[in-house]
Amino acid sequence: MNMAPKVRPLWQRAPIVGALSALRAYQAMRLPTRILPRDIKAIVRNWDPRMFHQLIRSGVTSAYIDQPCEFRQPAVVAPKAEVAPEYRLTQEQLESFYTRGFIGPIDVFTPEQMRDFKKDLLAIEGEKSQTYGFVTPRDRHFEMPRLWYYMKSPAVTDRIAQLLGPDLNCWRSQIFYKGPGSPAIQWHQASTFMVEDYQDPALFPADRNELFQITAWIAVDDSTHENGALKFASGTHSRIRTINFGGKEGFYNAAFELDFREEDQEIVEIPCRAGQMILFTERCIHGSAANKTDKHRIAFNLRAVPTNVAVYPGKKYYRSVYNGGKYHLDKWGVALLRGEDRHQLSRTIPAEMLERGYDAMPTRLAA
Ligand SMILES: O=C(O)CCC(=O)C(=O)O
Ligand SMILES: [Fe+2]
Repeated sequence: MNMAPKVRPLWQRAPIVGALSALRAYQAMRLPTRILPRDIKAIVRNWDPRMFHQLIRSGVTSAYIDQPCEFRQPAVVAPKAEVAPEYRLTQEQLESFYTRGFIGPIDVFTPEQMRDFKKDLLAIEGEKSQTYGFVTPRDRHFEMPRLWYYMKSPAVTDRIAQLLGPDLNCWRSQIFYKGPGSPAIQWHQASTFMVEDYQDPALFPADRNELFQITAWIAVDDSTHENGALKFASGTHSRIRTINFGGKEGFYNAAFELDFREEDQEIVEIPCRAGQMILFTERCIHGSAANKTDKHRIAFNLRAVPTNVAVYPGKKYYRSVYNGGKYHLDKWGVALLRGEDRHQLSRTIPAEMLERGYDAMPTRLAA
């Protein structure tokens, strides 16, 4: 089913409103979902009533960008893990993270390391992913031991652990090749990453209002105002917003406008030197401006969750309405970044395989 948030003509919208109202009634009556077709079953099981109401009320012109939730501030602001002294976040950094939704830049690698690593990243740019079988910047750590080596470096993971706890899985990475003149990545936010296909969340935390995901974004080139440094709308991790379909800007393949005004928030742009990291929750509204220079701007990220969050449980594939394509998950798995995974809730790729690279992977992993 095509769930892209696009502007549709009235003759399509009217029956969709009818169908959504029927599905919401089905959900409210708690009727059995087993018998429903796969796509419909996912919607009835996973959509929050607020997601139905927003679409119905707006006549299918507006939706929640992701599973709705509000951010619960911790009772005490303190590190959630013991870490090496050199990687300790200050009390001020911790407080700033909880009030603003991001911290950085933090030095993690040297510019020389990143300059050399860039050659590897450029070499695979445009090459088919061995995991998914098409060209995608996602999850190249399965086939690049050097990327995995940087991702699991304590300079990165010890910092994340202070926000999420000692036991961490990585469930996705992405390389951001922002070519000369390439457009802005518009304002966006995510909670459980249901935003991908509007059917199943990627992440299943016990409580969506808690902090359960962190993105670590690392500059491989210097990122500047001119080439599209990351920018954040401070404090907007407080809640997941709605989007209006259509609009001038595009988020990859989809066109929408997030229900938020730049004038109402403090906008913080964070230029980084190569090798610096920004830590943020994807719930905080963020984006990056167009690259106005004639050189590329490369960065990579990794997305971390505590091991008690299940990722894609029982899911065989997902479609991304933004990045196109069908991502089969048979070669995908979470990878332990730090600590121990006592919960074993997600399909896992053993670290030894990541260290050796893709050639060592079995073609199919046990769930
Ligand atoms: O690199 C960028 O411009 C965007 C990064 C981003 O949105 C992310 O890492 O979640
Ligand atoms: Fe993002």
